[in-house]
Amino acid sequence: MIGTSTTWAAIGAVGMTLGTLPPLWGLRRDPERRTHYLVLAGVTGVAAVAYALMALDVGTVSVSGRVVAVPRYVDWLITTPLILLFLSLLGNTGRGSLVRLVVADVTLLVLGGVAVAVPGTVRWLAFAGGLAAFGVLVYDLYGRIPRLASFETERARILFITLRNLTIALWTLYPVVWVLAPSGLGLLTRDMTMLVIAYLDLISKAAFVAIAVDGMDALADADRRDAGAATADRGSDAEPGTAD
Ligand code: RET
Repeated sequence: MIGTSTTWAAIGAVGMTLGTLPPLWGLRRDPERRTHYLVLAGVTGVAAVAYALMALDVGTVSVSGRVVAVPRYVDWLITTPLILLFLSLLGNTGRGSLVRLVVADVTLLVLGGVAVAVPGTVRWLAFAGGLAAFGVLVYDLYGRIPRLASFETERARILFITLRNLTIALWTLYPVVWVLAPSGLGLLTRDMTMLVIAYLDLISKAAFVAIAVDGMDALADADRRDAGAATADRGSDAEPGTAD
C-alpha cells in the first residue's frame, strides 16, 4: 500500500513547513546574512504552499489526457532559481553567471512543461531540449562557477561543494522520474510518482536548507571568533600606547 497522491502531498506540505523553521531561526540569530536566510526560507516556504494546494487538489488540470499538477511547476519555477541564487551568493559569483544559470533552469522547466502538454514526437523533442539545458546547468555548476567563485572562507567553499553536489545528484533524478512517470512511458502510477517526487523534493529542498543553515551557523561562529581575536589584538596593540 503506497498511499494516495493527496496523502503524499500532505506529508510534503508538513515536511516543507518544518523545513522552513531553521532558516527563520537563523534569520533571528544572524541578521548579517539576512538575504541568505530569506532565500532559504523561500525555498521551503513556497514548496509548503505548493504541496498544501496539491493536497487539496487545487490547480490539477488534464492536458493531452495526462493529469498535471500546476502548483508543482510553479513551485519549481520559483524555488529552483532560489536554490541557484543561494549557491551563487555563497560563491559571490555575480549577476552574469546567475542569469546564465537561471536561464538554463527556466528553459529546462518550460520545455518539461511543454513536453507534458503536447503529444507525439514533439513531446520527446521538448524533453531532449530540456536535457540539453540541464547539461548547460551542470557544466556551469561544476566548471564555470567554481572557477569564478571567490569564497569568504574555506568553510564557505566546502559548504558550496557539498550543496552543489547534492543539488546535481538529486536534480539528475528528476528527468529519470519524468521518463518513468505517466508524463513519459507510464511505468509508474500517478500515486507512485507523487511519492517519489515528494521524497526528491524534500531532500533537494528541506535537506539542502538544513545543511545550508548548519553551514552558515559555522560561518557565523567563525566570524564571531575572528571578531573576538581582532578585539583581543587591538587590546594587546593598545598596551604600549597606554604605557605612554
Ligand atoms: C524535467 C523534464 C525535462 C528535462 C529535465 C527535467 C528536469 C527537472 C528538474 C527539476 C528539479 C526540481 C527540483 C525541485 C525541488 O523541489 C522538467 C523533469 C532535465 C531538474 C529540484
